[in-house]
Amino acid sequence: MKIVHIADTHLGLAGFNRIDPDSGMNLRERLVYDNFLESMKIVVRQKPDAVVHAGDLFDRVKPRTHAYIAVMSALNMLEEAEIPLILISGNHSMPKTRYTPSPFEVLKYHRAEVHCAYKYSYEKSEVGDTTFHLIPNMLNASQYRDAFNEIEISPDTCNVMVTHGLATTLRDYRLRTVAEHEIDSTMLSEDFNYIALGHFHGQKQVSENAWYSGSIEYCSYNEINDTKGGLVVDTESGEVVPLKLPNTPMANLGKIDCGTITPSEITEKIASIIDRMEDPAGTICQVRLENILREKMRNINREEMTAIKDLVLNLRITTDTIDPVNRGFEAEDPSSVDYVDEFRKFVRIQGLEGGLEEKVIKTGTGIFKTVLEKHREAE
Ligand SMILES: [Mn+2]
Repeated sequence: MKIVHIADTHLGLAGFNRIDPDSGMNLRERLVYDNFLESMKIVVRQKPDAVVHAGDLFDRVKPRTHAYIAVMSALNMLEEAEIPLILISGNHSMPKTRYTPSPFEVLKYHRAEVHCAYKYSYEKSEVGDTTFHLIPNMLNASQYRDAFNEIEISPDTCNVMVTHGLATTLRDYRLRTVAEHEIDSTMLSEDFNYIALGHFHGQKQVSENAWYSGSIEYCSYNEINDTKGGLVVDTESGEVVPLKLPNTPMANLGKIDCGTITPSEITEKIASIIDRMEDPAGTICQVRLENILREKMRNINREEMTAIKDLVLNLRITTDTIDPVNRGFEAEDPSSVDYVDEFRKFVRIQGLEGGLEEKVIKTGTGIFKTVLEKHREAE
């Protein structure tokens, strides 16, 4: 069977304080929907026997109305092309209480063929010549193992496992997000023809038969070096081919050595880099200012810098200064600060003993994320 594997679409993701003049919607949010639907057109054109979505369809438990509309439009396309959709819930779609219905409840009201696991338990679906073993996001790590133990390999069909979490082989990337669970290497069993993973946003093969498709979009600056897109998989031969999908580009504008140049030369340099870009207004950008003193940072003309920032979808400025209070530009634009990452760095330099560091980071980042999520919802 030919499948297209995608994941981590995070529909409803917004940010950057730019408004789409046509719809009045947050521009970033609009672009996420547009790119998702364009991607679905490309997926359908592949004529797969099934589309597999390995979790984090929505960016949050209570999706925005437009996020539902995007999903309904995608289901229209799949229904028309008679392509079944197989999906699981990820950690971003996990209701925290019993009273919050899952956003996936809505999907059953569409006529498209949808096989969706989101009830914290193992489910399997037979589609064509393939059995899909679905392990959605669980409430705790041990339940992953319990669900995995329930799997019975069907000898007469291809077997594909779909799950969402961080493979232990990628441990270095841990703590990037909320309610993260680890998938140990014994779960990446060779008994499956293919294992479709979600959660890690870069496209990556983690064992002979297991892949992260990666997200479609660059969801945070941490992902600036990631490969994005989908995967076309032949479950019989095991062949996996990357599928390029449209997204909002993220560009690294590089480093500027600010040691011997003036503040206005700094802004000129940034402006000239942006000037050479193809579509700056549609690009998320990052630039690094090196060897810059606090004093010089403060002397950068605010209006010039604002004008530069207006040229791009978003500009994140990082510096290499060791002065811990140097927060010049980031302080002006709180939305550009990665608070979770800052907190993590802060804890790491405290030199806490053994497991305490991980514990403090885990608890602290959890609280930060809840607060940021609430703040975003309030916005
Ligand atoms: Mn995700």
